[in-house]
Amino acid sequence: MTGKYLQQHKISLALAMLVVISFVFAGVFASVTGTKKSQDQRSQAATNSAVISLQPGQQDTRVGEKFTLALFLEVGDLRISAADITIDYDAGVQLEKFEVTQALPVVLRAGAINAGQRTFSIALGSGPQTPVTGSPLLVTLTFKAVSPGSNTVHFNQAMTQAAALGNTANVIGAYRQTSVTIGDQVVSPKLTIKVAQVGLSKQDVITQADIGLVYTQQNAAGQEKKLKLYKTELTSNQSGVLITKTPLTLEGINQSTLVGMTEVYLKTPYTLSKKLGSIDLKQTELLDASDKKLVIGDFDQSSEQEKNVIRLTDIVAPLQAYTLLENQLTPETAKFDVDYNGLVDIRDISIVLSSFTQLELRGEVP
Ligand SMILES: [Ca+2]
Ligand SMILES: [Ca+2]
Repeated sequence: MTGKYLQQHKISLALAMLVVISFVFAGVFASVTGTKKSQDQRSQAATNSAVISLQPGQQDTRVGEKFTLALFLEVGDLRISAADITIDYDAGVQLEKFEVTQALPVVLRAGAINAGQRTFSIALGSGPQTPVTGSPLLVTLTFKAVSPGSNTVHFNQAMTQAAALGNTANVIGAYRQTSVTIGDQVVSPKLTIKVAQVGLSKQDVITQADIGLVYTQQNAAGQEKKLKLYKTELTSNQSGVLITKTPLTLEGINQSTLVGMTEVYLKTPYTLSKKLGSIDLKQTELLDASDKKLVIGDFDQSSEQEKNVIRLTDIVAPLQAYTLLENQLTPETAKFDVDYNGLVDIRDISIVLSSFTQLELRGEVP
């Protein structure tokens, strides 16, 4: 009696489990088997009205960069029970990882990247009592752009289907892909500068420098002339020639789309801005302007009008600091030590006056 009861109990438990399992899988299998039962229900709900999409539909990127696509299933009023998804992608992109949301929480087949076939596939189902409506985000996919050109990330339509309660057939009516345009990798050119400065012949003098570049960049609309400013540090060599401490990486400039020559301007704190020359940054990174001398003496920068110009007002302050034959440096007078010997003396004054060749001397600006 007890044994028979247990056996019956086992059978009903097994039946109950089977009901649950088949409910989960019903959607998936319905599209394949086309059960008779739902023949009647087919007319009650529209089929083929879901849209499965990858967003954004257009992605512009560059070699080496990553981008993320979102996989949405817009189902409207349909009650989605399962989705079986296969995505193919072109060789210019590489799928690196994916994240699955909880919108369809039952994993019917785990997500898998097949790098060789360039596919991704996954099958997801709803809980038995909670079919999904609306426009859920199912998966996010992170790709890396590996080679330039036009690519697509698209659904394999034969292998991408969704099942909805009350529908026997695949309910997806539209598949929306992403077009990926990949440009060349941006390589920033480097720049090494050598330049002399009036009065400077000592080694290991360090100074800040502002650099202005005028260059031409080719873009989709045509050629465009641009100006970019950089800051760097210069150190003098044994001849007193100032050199960029490390080659300056010209962030923001794309070497591959540069056209022609780039004009280089440089200014240190108390010199006038000077055009050092032009350089083809596609061919070389060295601009040797050690035959050019930065003119020092722009000590009065008290207003915009006084900046980058040397005139009488610039001479007054160093002359005032020159009270003794040799004057120890103070924070205020250190800038007047233009030969960097640790004193303000007659040599500094003569160096400054040697630049004072006309009443008003202006720096060269881009
Ligand atoms: Ca000035
Ligand atoms: Ca000095």
